[in-house]
Amino acid sequence: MADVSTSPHASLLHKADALLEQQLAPGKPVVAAWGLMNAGKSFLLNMLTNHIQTECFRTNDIRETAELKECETEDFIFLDTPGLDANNADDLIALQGAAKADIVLFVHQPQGELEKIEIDFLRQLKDSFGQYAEQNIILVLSKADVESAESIAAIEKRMLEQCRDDLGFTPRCYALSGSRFQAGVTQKQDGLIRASHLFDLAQHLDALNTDAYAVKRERQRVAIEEILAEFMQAEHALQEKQAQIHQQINSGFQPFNTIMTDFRGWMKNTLKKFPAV
Ligand SMILES: Nc1nc2c(ncn2[C@@H]2O[C@H](COP(=O)(O)OP(=O)(O)OP(=O)(O)O)[C@@H](O)[C@H]2O)c(=O)[nH]1
Ligand SMILES: [Mg+2]
Repeated sequence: MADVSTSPHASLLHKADALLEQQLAPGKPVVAAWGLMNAGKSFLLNMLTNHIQTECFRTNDIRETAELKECETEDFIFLDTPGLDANNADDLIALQGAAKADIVLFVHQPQGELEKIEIDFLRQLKDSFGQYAEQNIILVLSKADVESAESIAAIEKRMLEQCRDDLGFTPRCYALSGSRFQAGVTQKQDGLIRASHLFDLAQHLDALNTDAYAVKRERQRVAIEEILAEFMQAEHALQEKQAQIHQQINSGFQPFNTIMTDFRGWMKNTLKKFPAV
């Protein structure tokens, strides 16, 4: 995994900072696409924002998105993020994107089950969403047209097992094909549009009826709790270190204290021999 900082504390503070920066004001929910490079995030967002022929979010076969980019629709603000695990700078921007989101579409392309690095990123995300994790993190298995229906169903099943077993949550998962949707709309073929399952996801987003204010407040609460826990752990470690140093000082002075006690005893005895002093 590309390290997002030099220390875990700095990483936590950076993430919490991004979460605490969010304005707590009522507004349209922010839907971010998040996932590894080339997963199909930008293409998916183009389809969801009805950019069928002209791209709003640039797509490419090689690493493309390096900045956050928004597109506002009637009901949502869609947010594109750089692919995860490409480099530290991209990861930081992607983390800032995730911090702005009220709903995250975690996009995975069908080249097998979720990779370990994806599970690690999902874990961070899940923790930061608190009680909203299961509802507001949605898995998307993209490019469903590149594999047989059986393979797609098997990967989807496996992804959900991994979420349940490794992360202890059961999010919704949509296997989609942006390409089929694009072809269906362009060629006016309802069968292709239905087979793309893109509207299933769009309808689900609408049905969630997300209260963006409540989600942001929950995510800030979780971030504050994480910081407090981190501080308490650091304080505890410092107290232990202090006790250790006291102990070292005490045992270091032990020989000196013994000599001084002996010396005082000797002085006392010696002085007794000279009552006139
Ligand atoms: N066959 C097929 N290809 C797709 C689909 N969705 C995206 N692609 C292709 O996959 C490639 C990557 O898509 P992008 O949307 O740019 O991927 P990304 O996740 O935004 O990539 P980064 O911005 O680099 O992280 C492009 O060549 C897309 O045309 C799909 O549903 N089916
Ligand atoms: Mg992209």
